[in-house]
Amino acid sequence: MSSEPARFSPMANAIRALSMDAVEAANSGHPGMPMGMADVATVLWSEYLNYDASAPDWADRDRFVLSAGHGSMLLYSLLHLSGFAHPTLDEIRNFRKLGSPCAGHPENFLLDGVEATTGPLGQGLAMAVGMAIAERHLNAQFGDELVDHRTWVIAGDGCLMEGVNHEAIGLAGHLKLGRMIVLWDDNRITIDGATDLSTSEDVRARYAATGWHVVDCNGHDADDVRRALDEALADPRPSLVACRTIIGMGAPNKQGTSATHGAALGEKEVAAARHTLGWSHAAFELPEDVLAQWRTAGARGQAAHAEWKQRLGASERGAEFTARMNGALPTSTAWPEYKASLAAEKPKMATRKSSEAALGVLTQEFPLLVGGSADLTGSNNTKTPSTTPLTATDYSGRYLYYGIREFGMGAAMNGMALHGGIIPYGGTFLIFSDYCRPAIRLSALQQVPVVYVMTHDSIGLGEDGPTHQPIEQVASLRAVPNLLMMRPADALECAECWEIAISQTDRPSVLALTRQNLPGLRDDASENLCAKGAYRLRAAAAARKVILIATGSEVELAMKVADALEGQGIGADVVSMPCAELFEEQPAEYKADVLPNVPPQEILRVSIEAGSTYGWERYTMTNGLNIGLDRFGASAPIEDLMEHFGFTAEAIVPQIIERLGK
Ligand SMILES: Cc1ncc(C[n+]2csc(CCOP(=O)(O)OP(=O)(O)O)c2C)c(N)n1
Ligand SMILES: [Mg+2]
Repeated sequence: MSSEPARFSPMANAIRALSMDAVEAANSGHPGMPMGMADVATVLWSEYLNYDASAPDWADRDRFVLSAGHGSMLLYSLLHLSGFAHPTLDEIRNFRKLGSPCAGHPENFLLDGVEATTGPLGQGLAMAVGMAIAERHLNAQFGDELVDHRTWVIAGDGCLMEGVNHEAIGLAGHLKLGRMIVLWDDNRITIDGATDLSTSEDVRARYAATGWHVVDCNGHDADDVRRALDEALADPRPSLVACRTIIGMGAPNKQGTSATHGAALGEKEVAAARHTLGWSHAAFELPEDVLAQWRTAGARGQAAHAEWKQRLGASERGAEFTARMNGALPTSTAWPEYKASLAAEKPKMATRKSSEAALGVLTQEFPLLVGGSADLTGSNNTKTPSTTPLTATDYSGRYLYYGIREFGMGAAMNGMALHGGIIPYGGTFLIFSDYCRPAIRLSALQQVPVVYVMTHDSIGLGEDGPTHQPIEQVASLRAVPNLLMMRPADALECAECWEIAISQTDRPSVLALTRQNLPGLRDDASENLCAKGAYRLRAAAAARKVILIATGSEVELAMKVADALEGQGIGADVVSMPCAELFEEQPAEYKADVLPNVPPQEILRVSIEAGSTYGWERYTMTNGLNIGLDRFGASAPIEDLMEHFGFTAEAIVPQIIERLGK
């Protein structure tokens, strides 16, 4: 370090002490990062960040994301010290224990002031890009008087090294998100040791090359941090503030080493640190004068908040803004009319096309829908006439060209949803759900209603072949908790699934959509049957011996199979199951009506889905029949593939008859 600090600031020391004491009490956690970034965070939270600790949900507050989520004690310390109602000191004492909101990593649903769940490195910063997009978009729509805030991030070496960082900063640089500022904890240490074990990258040059402003500072010199932050504020580009720090700063024998990264310092080292820091207070004891300074910092934004509330009250768009931030959908007459027209006309079309038609109505009716695609707009059919491009020169647009950045798109959508005021949807091929899967998982964990539009949902996509043909994706996405994995069978089901997706308040949805055309199967739109997850689309005519359960494009096939079985006097129900998760939530009587609990000798259950059969035993039981594909696909026209892999009534019916023992 060029210059050592003259002395440790008591406000920063309060963070250091709380962090090392909490980790010590839990005998688990990460003291190094909070101790290293305590000085930077103190400057940020006491002089720059615009927030009101007494009103964590103030819509125009600055957003702060701790992307280096392992340093969760930094955030818990800041929230407590600045006067948020939670965490209390007791909750901090119980850091990492069952029931404490001070979880190992910050969870957005456990504490106000935790804007995003972080811990999977890189995603916090990438979500912050989405928050910064949301801020500019809502600013363009509602003006400076209602929306005018910044997005701040603290990120570590790991966040900058992860691949998603490239996608995220590329998007932010391109969109010129100048109100986003990343404070990089440039401590040159990760778990395995010094960063030069694994990287020689010129991070600054990479950021500069993607359109970012870069400035350095000594992260232990408050004046130098202020100089850098002022420079960042003044620059119109998004900023990377490289804060040179010492990990575990203040722990005399361990600081500067990876030993402080992720383990309790130990009783002796904590005592030595107290001595070094000049902090004579007992564990979890906060001196009144220091706490008072922090509480003043946490109240700094109260005046700005009060002025904002006045502007909101005086604005003729105040009520609209509040409704928007609450995610409220206005009532629509066009939407039920659209669904009724589908039932009447039963159009034959691909569900990616019917999704486009549904979006045409929805985006016109609901301004909070903001769409996009990871460079597959013409294939995902995600763009509508109402969604003009959101660009660096026009943030009021509602369509994002994410580029070939599936993970960056997913993370940005999470950020937009967390920010509020937007329901984001974004498209790619279903196969590339694998590329954004960590973001899908975080959508589900964070309980945000993001909509993933995933087209080309089976071998039915044809000629592009096995690299592009999803096999295990639907099954594996069904395994994600709190995620609606939906696969509609026709235009009406597609509309119903869209309705379900945008009505969610606390979970994301994946819409798996076909490339190929599908016939209309339903002629009654009066009830959203997809909301039940599964329903009897057609009842057996002859005595019921078989229940065919299918999803998406295979429902049409199931209808043909049922025709053939009925032709031989074998009664067959066809159950369409667009969303297994929703079916699981139905009352037991309903489930037992759709899938009666009788032995297979009486009623054979058969699943038909052009993908992995994994998991279908849940509905067909051990003696059922699972028609699917448990190998990779092939490159050929769809008709040839379906025949080759046995997705024809001719191939399926004999298997059923054999099982029936006829
Ligand atoms: C995606 C992901 N991979 C791996 C980890 C495990 N992990 C947690 S912290 C860390 C090292 C991070 O280094 P840095 O960001 O420099 O943090 P510091 O050691 O400086 O606190 C790793 C590998 C993780 N949390 N997320
Ligand atoms: Mg580091």
